[in-house]
Amino acid sequence: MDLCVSSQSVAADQVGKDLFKEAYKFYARRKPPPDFKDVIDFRETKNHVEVDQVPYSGLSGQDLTLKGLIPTYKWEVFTLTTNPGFFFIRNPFEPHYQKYWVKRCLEDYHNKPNKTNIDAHLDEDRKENLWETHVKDPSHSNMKHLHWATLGYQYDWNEKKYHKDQCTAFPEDLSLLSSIIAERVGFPAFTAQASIVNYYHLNSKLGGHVDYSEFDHDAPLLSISFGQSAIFLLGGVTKSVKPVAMYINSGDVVVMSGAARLAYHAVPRILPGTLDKLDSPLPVLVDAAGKTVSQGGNLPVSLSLNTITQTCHIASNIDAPDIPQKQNAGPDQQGNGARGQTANSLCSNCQSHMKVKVLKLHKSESVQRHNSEICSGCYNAQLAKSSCSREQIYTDRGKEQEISAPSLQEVTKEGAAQSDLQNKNEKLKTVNEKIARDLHHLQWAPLREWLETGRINVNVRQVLKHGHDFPEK
Ligand SMILES: O=C(O)CCC(=O)C(=O)O
Repeated sequence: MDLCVSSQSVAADQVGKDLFKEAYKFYARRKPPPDFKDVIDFRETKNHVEVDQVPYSGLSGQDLTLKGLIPTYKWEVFTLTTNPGFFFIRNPFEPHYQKYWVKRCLEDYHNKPNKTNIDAHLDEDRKENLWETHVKDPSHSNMKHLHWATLGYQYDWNEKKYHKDQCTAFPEDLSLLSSIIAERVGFPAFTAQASIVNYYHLNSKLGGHVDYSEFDHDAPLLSISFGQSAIFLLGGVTKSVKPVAMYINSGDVVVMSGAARLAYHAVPRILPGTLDKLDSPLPVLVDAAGKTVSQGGNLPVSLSLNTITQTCHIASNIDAPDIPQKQNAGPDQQGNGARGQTANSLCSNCQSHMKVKVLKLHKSESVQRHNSEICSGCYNAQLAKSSCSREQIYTDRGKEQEISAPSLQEVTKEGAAQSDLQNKNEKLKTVNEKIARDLHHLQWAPLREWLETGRINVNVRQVLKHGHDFPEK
């Protein structure tokens, strides 16, 4: 059954031969089955002259660590000389941790208020309990009718566009995962704003199409896959370009950017019986002193999350908790500390005390390096209220600072970057704790059973250009 994405396709090039369709039909064919000899297997790259490996460049030096991800400098990242802008990242997940993402896709991401292809056929209650009902009775489950769910800005399949007022909160965990992936391939400013989660069944196919509805084609398209392997076709900007075929295995990530951002692509075939590595044992957790606290599936419930996060090497530069100051202590406006030291300030929103970093500008002069004009609590509250427009917060904050301190534009920028990093670290901590918790409680058997019959692809997009809103109508 074809997934409902043909509406995103642009018309085939009428002049040249449709080589994309030819390849699509070839790999989709059942009888006789196709010869897979030309399919690129990134696990065996020696055989493919067109494959290059991308070295780690440590772009921003931030190296944020999400629990269950191999450190980015160890990732195997490939490009194709035939398709600049295309990246293939070989499964960057630690053994076992794909299970967390599988759980999120099968249990959570399709839930209200996100939209799915089956909304019209299910009453509220059935939609709410889709996975629960499936686990109770897989033979009568609506999961087999689920083909897609949309997150963040909801893709409108009929109009082939996103709407400013149709947006659900983008999941924090997926947003962080996306940022880390995008940064590794040269897009540190990528912001995940929309996602289509594709649920494939063994006979599903995805026709040739181009994802052009986003306003920002400079931002990459990220595509993360779990479950059975698939054949992925990557072509050019018209269908007259013969596509390359490659295997995508569970955990693999594909990035389309630059010249490949608007390339035709398709999934003509799911390959049953290709699940591997997902059942590897749970990782050993050790406490800060290196003592083993858990092995296998039974984390002691009493294990403090603190212990778990220490184990996970979270790159955290979160300031120490705010210390109550003497009345009228006030912010240290002149700043008399050295670079890296902290001073006290007041949140312009809730007036609570907060710590700010001090940045030394010149030998004789130092000013407060404002992580933000507002404290992280207010910042997070603002962010939560407008999860669809992170940029707006930055813009507003930028404006405030422009008025109050026009001569410190650079500091403002650095402050925003620092604030962004601090904010990311806080979110990482929360998400890492959730990953540990969810894995602890995870019921793998039904998730694994579903995966035997399918594949999940999480397709993440940045919809808007940085600092831009939806265009006026
Ligand atoms: O399933 C895949 O690998 C690709 C999905 C895709 O191209 C899309 O959702 O637009």
